[in-house]
Amino acid sequence: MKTVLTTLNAKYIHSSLALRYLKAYNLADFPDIELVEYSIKEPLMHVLSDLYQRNADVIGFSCYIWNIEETIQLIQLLKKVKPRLKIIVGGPEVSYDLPYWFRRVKEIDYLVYGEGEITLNQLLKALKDNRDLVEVAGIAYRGDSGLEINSPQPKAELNELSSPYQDQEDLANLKDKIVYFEASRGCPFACSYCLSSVETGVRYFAIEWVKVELLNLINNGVKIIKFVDRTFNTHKRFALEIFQFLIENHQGTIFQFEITADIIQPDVLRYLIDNAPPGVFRFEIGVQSTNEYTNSLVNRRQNFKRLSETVLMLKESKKIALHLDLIAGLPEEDYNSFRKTFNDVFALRPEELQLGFLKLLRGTKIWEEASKYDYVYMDNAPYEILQNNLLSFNEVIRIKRVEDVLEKYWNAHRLDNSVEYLIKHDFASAFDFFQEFGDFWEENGWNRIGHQLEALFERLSAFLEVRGGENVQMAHELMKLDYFLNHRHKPRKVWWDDSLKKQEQAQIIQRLLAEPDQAPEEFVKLGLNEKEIHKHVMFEVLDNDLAEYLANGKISKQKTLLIVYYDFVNRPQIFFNLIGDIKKIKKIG
Ligand code: B12
Ligand code: SF4
Repeated sequence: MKTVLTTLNAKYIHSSLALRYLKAYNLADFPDIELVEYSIKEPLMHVLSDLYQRNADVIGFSCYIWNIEETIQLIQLLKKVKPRLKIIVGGPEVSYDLPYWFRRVKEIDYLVYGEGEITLNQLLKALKDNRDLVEVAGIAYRGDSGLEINSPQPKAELNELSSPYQDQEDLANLKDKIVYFEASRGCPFACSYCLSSVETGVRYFAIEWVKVELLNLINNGVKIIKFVDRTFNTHKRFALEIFQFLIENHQGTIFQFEITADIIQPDVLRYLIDNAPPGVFRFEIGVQSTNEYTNSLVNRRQNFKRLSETVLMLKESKKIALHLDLIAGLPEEDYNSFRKTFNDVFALRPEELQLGFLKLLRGTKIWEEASKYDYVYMDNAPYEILQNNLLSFNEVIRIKRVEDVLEKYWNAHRLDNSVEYLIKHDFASAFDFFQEFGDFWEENGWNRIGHQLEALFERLSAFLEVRGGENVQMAHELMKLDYFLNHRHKPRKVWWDDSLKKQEQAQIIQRLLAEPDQAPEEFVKLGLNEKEIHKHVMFEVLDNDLAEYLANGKISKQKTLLIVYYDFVNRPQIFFNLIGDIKKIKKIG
């Protein structure tokens, strides 16, 4: 009985931990079990023909919110061309509301709900030996008299599971992917919108096993390991020991964790701040909302003050990148309350702020309570809300525009100096900047066309021109600086049209070479000759003293020469020269 386990990952770079656990556990009994992964971006016909040609008797699909719609199409096509093929589905997306899935997809033969390793083993053995399925716990199937749902499978003893990362060939292929890793299963919290709240209790893998597994991945050159533990820091000593181990053994691998920031203990925080090597850890912190009433309604206990303190300390240490999450559309959070949530969290200036929209996931409490808050949401995945009793669809659309420009302008870190300046000087709040700009973006139809780096600058510039205001000039100058900072090589073109002409640049170069005492000392120390300056240096004349602004936040009108040196490898070096020189340059010009 040839069995293939498969899934459609969200992107090519992702990988499936579930399939690796399932294969590893079943390999001894089913040595020819195959694992094959695709991504939802691949044309369906490619996936269909590849799977078809594997000549399987049984195919197991791992189903999640990001792949279920494509997976259903695939299953239906496969059954058309191979009617005798047995289809098993499993995964969080199909583990709840079982009758719905059997009604919706008549091609499903067996559904494994909940944890899958043991259940799949029992199911495959029963199928192979043609045994009655009543004894296989954790499955649902079409019986003679309709849908049969067997009792749940008891939870596995984690230390009896087999390592998902033993196959050398597989490890070689995983080097350039995001590799997922579990040190525990389950979450101690019970947020009503989250699937992890459905099951209670947290189980841990043996710490020594965790270390061996991690070292194996590190030694095999895996670049990014993402821990899928729901709340990595639930168990203080366990988490600390893993942090310590990774600090000592990371070899340049990057590790991502989902952390609950308000429960992180001061000594763990201190340890990380003192010892974490910069850039090796990345923390994802779900804030979701700062509205206490909302949080109480979704059963989320959160001390935002403590969370903020932790975030600020970690940020200050400059060692751990922080990614914060928000959810728009939670109960009793209207547009203004969400604006406040956004601003509260943006004030912490996380490297990345992800603005998501509530999804009503089958199996969660909020899905059961949907009518209580008049939720209107998509019938199919991703089940995103369209409106509720407090948030109109129009407001949802507006917040989507905030998300769009937030991604492009803040999370991509293309214009940090400019955005910071605008928020502080020209807009009532960060949210208002992203909202107004997002509305303008949409009005201009830019969401329907792609954009290169220059376009990001041109569009912000167009928005500021139309909006007007006394700070536009300063914003423009910071945008020029940000544009230069985005390059590793001297840019061939700039997006503004008042840049220095070739002849003016040549005159500046002559002057700098003739009177090095007039040039910034650090620039002179580079010892560049005329040809090198032409090749590697950009000049721009500004009306404001940006050096002063960047150092002290003070805005002073002062002609400044901006000098940017590109060495092709590092970030560009920036130098400023004040008025004296410029006067001479102006005279020359
Ligand atoms: C990795 C991950 C992702 C990755 C995707 C990785 C990939 N392969 O492509 C990324 C980051 C892209 C992602 C995104 C999202 N995710 Co996500 N993600 C996860 C995460 C953290 C880990 C999944 C995992 O590997 N778990 C470990 C394995 C071992 O457990 P498992 O998946 O449950 O598998 C077991 C069983 O389900 C079963 N099983 C699974 N497959 C199969 C197949 C067969 C044949 C059988 C028999 C059994 C079986 O057996 C397995 C072993 O016991 C989970 C949370 C978690 N910790 O599980 C959320 C989770 C899966 N994501 C979730 C959600 C909601 C999202 C987002 C919508 C969040 C958002 N931004 O709004 C997005 C959607 C993205 C999109 N494009 O639409 C929800 C799931 C909802 C659902 N119904 O599928 C989860 C459960 C989080 C939660 N607690 O609510 N996610
Ligand atoms: S949102 Fe996070 S803390 Fe809340 S139940 Fe889900 S995994 Fe646990």
